Amino acid sequence: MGLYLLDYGAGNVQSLANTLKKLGHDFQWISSPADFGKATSLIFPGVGAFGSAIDGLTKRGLLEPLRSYIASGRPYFGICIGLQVLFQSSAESPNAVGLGLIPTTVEEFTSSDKSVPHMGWNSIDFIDPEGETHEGLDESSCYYYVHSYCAKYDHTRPEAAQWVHSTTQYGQEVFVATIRKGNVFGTQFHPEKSGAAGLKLLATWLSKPESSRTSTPPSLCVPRPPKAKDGLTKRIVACMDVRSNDDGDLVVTKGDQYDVREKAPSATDGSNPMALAARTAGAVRNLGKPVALAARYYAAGADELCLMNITSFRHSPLRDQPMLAVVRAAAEEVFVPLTIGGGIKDSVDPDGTPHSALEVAGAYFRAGADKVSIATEAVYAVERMRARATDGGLGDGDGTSAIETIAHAYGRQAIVVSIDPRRVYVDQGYDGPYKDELVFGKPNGPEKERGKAWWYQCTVKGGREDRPLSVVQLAQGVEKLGAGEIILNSIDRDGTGLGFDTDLIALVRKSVRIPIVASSGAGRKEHFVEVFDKTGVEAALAAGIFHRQEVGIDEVKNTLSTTNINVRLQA
Ligand code: 1PR
Repeated sequence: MGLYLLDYGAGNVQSLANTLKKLGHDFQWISSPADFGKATSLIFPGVGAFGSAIDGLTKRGLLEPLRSYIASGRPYFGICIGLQVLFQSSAESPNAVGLGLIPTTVEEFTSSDKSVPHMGWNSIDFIDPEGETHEGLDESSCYYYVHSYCAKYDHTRPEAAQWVHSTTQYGQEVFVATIRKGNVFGTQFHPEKSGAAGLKLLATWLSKPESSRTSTPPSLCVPRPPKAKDGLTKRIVACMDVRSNDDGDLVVTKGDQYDVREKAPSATDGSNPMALAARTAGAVRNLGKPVALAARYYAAGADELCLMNITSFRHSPLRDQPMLAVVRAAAEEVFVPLTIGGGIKDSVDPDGTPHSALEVAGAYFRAGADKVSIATEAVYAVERMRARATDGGLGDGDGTSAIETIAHAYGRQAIVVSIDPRRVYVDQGYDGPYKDELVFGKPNGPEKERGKAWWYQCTVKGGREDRPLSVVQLAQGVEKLGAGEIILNSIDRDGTGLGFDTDLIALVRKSVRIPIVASSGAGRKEHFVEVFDKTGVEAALAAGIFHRQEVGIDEVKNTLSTTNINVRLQA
């Protein structure tokens, strides 16, 4: 008897388990149809695709028992796909039949006016703001969404609209954020990734006696025309590059243009003993312990965190138990999305055992990652795809690349591609293969750029090797293969504090529709204002200035807020 969680087999549901542990609730997993009989409360934290969820439930013999559980009147809480399966069908998987409790369909967002997936923190609007309790939800809070499909809100269809408890707006589309009727509650957003606001919702729902979670009345059916602007906030991401130091401990490090080793003492260190002691020439720079830093950034209001295993191209992450332990421990401390990258590729152990990229990603997801990030292998996949094209264009995937296999199993939203480009300077009259992507130096720009043009070349293995591929070719290629987001680094700007490379970021922003996280070069809070104003990206990432505590995440957000850039502020 008690609280059960339903996992249809996608596997990246560890976040909810961590959240419930944090809130002090015991639970069990539904592992067979018989378990439904023992559940007195059920949460379905669905991730991935609609069709995979229905297929996974059907194959495990869980679909009909789920239907019967809900019909029995016991409390049900569906998250994301766990909400969408209650509808009749989804454009995502036209052949899959949903539970049909809510008599309408799930549709794809239009990408004509915005990036898709809808990824990030957005607000909610109650259908009846004056209504009784709202399960601990709050119109002044933001919640974390990540999805490409949604149920549009239509008040003229009361049989579906009476389920809707709150809506959200993305671009000009108004869709269902939460549903509530009888024993059923559901959220399109992820409460387990929505920081304190999400924890409050889960705690409130779970703390109510089960009888009071089973009798909520139908909603009003009121019109909800779109407002001039949606509530999606710009995200601030803190990134930790992790590797072993020379003593074998995993540390957060930080490079200058990807060089993470200390330089010899410089003239500016003078006789300062601290500065001199810190500079053991050649040692891996140590900026702290990954789990402690992750906890600090969560508390400081980071919207997302990244842990990049920066030397994992040398060994398979599956053999890297300390790194997996770090991911597990970090995931227990942070309740915002966690991206883990490094070493996601097909590999063979020294004893000849093969491992697929999907297995590596699976290990990261089971450890608590919400998204995985691929760099080197993404470049190779796009090169292979282009080599197959007969028209010199992008080409097509063959279903075997890491991006495709992981997106198929875990959903596009779970795959990030991290790009490590470097500028290649050429004369302004350059007429080579990348001429359509050239950026021209401004007359008042830095001296080395004047009279020059440049294109952005992709690299692999953390910038150690250049490849014959431009950043635009890579970005468009990974979008086609199924990546849900891009982290756009810049080797030229990394660790320099000179500001983001807005030329690079604007170029990629206009080349793809998926969300982009601008990265590398943040040195002052004003740089974040500049990157959002000049490029329209969805998120900005920094490492060094946060690690060295030169600028706080709250300071960045306050500055953005005073310049009318919408951000999630801590309560
Ligand atoms: O190739 O799939 O195994 O992934 C390896 C990952 O590790 C890639 O995402 C790659 O960017 C990263 N990586 C590899 N080597 C390094 C290095 O620094 N030597 N880190 C490295 C790249 C870039 C950002 C950094 C921003 C912001 N670091 O992660 O956080 O540039 O820094 P800043 O705000 O201090 O300027 P694979």
